[in-house]
Amino acid sequence: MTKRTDYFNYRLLTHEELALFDQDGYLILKSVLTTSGLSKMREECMAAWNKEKETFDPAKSWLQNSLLVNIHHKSSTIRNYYFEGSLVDIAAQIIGPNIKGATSQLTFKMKGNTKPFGWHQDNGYGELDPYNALTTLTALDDADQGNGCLWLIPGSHKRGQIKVRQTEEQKKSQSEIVINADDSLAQPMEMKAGDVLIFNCWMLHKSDGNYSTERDRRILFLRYADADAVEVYNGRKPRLGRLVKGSTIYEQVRNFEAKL
Ligand SMILES: O=C(O)CCC(=O)C(=O)O
Repeated sequence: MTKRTDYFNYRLLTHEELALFDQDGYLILKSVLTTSGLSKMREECMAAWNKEKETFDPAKSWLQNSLLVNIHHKSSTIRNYYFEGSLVDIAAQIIGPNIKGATSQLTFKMKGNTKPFGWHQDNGYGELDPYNALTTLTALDDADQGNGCLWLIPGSHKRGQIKVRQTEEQKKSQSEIVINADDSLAQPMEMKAGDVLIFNCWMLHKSDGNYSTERDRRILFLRYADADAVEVYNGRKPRLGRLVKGSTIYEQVRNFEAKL
């Protein structure tokens, strides 16, 4: 019988790491997945990916080419990681005692997917309040400048929520939000497979295309929020996401995916 610790390495952030996160807005956590956790996740993700996705087409949107949403519905290892893995307690250290999952998706930039993703804040897409949601990006491949790793601007979360004007039509078509930012301040987030990049919801980040002809750049994107977080853009309705720690004032959140 497989135990959670066969797949996931559990640890908490130290005081120093929490202080760094506060200052810079991000951290890279090494080897959060074990070797067998990584290989199991890759296997389940690729089964789901190959069932639904075609090869990169420059005429298609980011969503069509690169995202597979609600991957925790399709992979049991990812579901366990999202609901009970090491990132849950880390999210609680940063956000507070009550935590829900806010998003789960694959963001895969396969070799030859040369589409860049411009500067943005994750709280720019789907603004949540309170403003302390946590993005976690688990690398399923080594990621570096050769295959489209993420870039971010350390400390840029201190600018707070950057208002972006989008027409109703742009919002509906989920058009890309691109913020002006100083590229000279950007740092590449190079990671080994199994490492996790975590950052604040206001962190400015982007990625370039994957110009490698041999290496995919597969990332699992999981976002956590305060269990009572509401969607500012949606009449402040509670964001629906599985309660993974503590409690919530919203019955619909308490019940959401509770039996999944
Ligand atoms: O996967 C990428 O290259 C960019 C992903 C990203 O920035 C996001 O999903 O917010």
